[in-house]
Amino acid sequence: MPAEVYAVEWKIRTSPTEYHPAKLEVNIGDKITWINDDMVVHEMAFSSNPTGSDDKNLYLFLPVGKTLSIIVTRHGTYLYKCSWHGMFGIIKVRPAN
Ligand SMILES: [Cu+2]
Repeated sequence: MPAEVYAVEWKIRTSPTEYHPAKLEVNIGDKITWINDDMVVHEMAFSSNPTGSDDKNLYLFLPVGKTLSIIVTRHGTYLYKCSWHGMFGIIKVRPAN
């Protein structure tokens, strides 16, 4: 009987200069939610795309007081940044097994 796997929601909060946590290792199907509870807008500008959408690069804009979520569907290592504030994040998506 196969082990049952449940998707997890991971939360990343922004500070004015950092993502917390900046590094996550997750599984395919997990949800990642960014929460902006600081004083400035942020972006998550990816150099690739861990979701099922067709965009070559995933781009997310996060206003003050808002949250944004994605579901990761592709194995790989994904770097993103907020170029306005010199912030960097990394999401590693483990391969399905
Ligand atoms: Cu920012």
